[in-house]
Amino acid sequence: MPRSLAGDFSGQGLRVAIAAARFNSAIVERLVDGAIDGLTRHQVSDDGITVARCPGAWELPLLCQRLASSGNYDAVLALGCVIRGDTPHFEMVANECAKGVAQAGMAAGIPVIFGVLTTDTVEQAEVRAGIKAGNKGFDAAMAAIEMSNLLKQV
Ligand code: INI
Repeated sequence: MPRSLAGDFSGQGLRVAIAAARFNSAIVERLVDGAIDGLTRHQVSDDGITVARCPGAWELPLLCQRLASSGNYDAVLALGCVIRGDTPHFEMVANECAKGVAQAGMAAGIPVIFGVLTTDTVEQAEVRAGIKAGNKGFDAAMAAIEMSNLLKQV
């Protein structure tokens, strides 16, 4: 039987930082709510959750890097929303954000989860922020718990 490693979804004792962009805040605050809901429903305590807000998706990588390398957290969630329709420099903001968030995780060696919506329209963003069903903030919280618990076993 091969040895199999997998993280479970118990958040007890985990310390999680949420880095949230204020740009498109009506959407992003729904992601923050979804993330906190996901974390607390999986036994992460209120004391174990820190929310840090920055101006926009462009600033998320640096904030994530600081949070991730502080030694104070088991995982970091990057939450933001970049909408193509309103953003002539969409590709630049979205690509740099994705690259920088990934680098923050690699440099710090803890999970830094990409919960940034990149959509063509506000309506698409609303759907993914829980206006109908499914919330990418909640999904990001699940990925953070699973990865934190997986990495403890590796
Ligand atoms: N920031 C976002 O998070 N989403 C966007 O859609 C967006 N648009 O449209 O430009 C955006 N811009 C701001 C950017 O992230 C920085 O905060 C700003 O350029 C200052 O560095």
